[in-house]
Amino acid sequence: MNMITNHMPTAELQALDAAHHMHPFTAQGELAEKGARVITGAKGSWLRDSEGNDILDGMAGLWCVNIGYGREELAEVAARQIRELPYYNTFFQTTHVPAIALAAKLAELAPGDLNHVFFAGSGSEANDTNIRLVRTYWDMKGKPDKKVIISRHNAYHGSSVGSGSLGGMSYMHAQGGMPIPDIHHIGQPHWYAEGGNMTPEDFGLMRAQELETAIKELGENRVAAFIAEPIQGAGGVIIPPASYWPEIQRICDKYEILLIADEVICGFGRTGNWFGSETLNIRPDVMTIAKGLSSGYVPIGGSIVTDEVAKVIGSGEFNHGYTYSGHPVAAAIALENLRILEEEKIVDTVRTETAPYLKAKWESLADHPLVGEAVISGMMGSIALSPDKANRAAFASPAGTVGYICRERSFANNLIMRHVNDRMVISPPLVISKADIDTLITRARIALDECLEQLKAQDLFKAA
Ligand code: PXG
Repeated sequence: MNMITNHMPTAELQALDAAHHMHPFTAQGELAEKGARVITGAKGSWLRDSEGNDILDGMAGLWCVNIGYGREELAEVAARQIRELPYYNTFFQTTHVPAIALAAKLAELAPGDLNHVFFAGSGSEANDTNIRLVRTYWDMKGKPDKKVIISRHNAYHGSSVGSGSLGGMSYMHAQGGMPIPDIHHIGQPHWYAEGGNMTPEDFGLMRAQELETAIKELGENRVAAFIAEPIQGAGGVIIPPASYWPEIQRICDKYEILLIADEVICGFGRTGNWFGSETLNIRPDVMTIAKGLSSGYVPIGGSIVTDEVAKVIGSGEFNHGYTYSGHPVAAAIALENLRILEEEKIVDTVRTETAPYLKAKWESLADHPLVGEAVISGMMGSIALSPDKANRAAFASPAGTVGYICRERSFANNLIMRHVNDRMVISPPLVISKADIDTLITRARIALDECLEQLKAQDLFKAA
């Protein structure tokens, strides 16, 4: 076969892709007909495709390229580390400098006494670690019945069998024999879609109290942990009512329940603080990290645990680990990424300058006839599309029909926005400039206008 390069015609690349490459979360047959978009390069907040289009990346890849694309320093660190020590494992009483340095740095950055890191290759792997970690913790404390992990409907915690079971996506559970035993799901704090006539505060409280009800029903002696994203990401950027997290924290404190904050999206500056747990005032026992940890330049994830959890786990042997736990190249790149985030004060700039600037503009989209609400925290935002704003109504068409149309209009205008059912979401690189924020908003508004026009033409602008 000839060498495959960026210089080949798009159609040839698409044909080869369709012939051999299986895409995640994709109807392969449908994509083969249409042809995948081919990305050939990227710089800052911008992608370049094989047709020469410059596309504003409103999603930072998949919620991960926090420092933006094309940072030379990370390439240099990678090359240096590969020359010095491309691989060694951290099993069998062995360690190396990149893993030591990254763990120490994370202990410094993470709040409270979250001082110990177990490395994984991704968010899914880290949450699989967490399932075994919290259950082993209670075993070692002499409470082996504490096995159940409570999560939430419409949560996303990964796509492996374990992490996918923690997640609350029923369309995922429908394939491949999930969830695994002893995972229990309660309602999500999604006031806009599910709050009915309640106030957001009352609804938030009610959803949090479902945790207490579940603990009582399951039996306190059987519940090991509660896991949640501080702000749901893949579920549609659902920002919980202010009453929600304090009540969850109270319940976890009252009963002997470990709190796992899944910071895979919220971590590393996304909400304007280093961790979403700080923005929402949560005190987790375990934090899941990935994505922004390396700004997506290489795969790496992990679990950060408190002194107490580490002490208990350390009292015996934890029979768990991955070939790439603490991979030296990934760890060195992550460390350099954290250096850039810190020294360039990127998280501070998000909190004090660019996020407030984006917030004002994003929330102004709520005046659009198609927008039921526009919400944002730091650099993660969403808008609900609605045919009847006053009543927060859903569309008559199957969920996702309208969101997909809006996403297509956004792509056609060279802005990457994602849709979750009929919610549009953004999560741009943290380094996005004010000028690029202006472009994002302009293009989002054009996409909304064009979407509305199409809905009207196709008689889809109507409530269920
Ligand atoms: N936890 C959270 C909160 C996530 O958002 C994972 C765990 C799993 O991480 P890995 O690295 O195993 O993918 C995620 C991942 C989407 C989308 O469509 C979101 C994710 C992954 C893929 C797609 O929004 N989040």
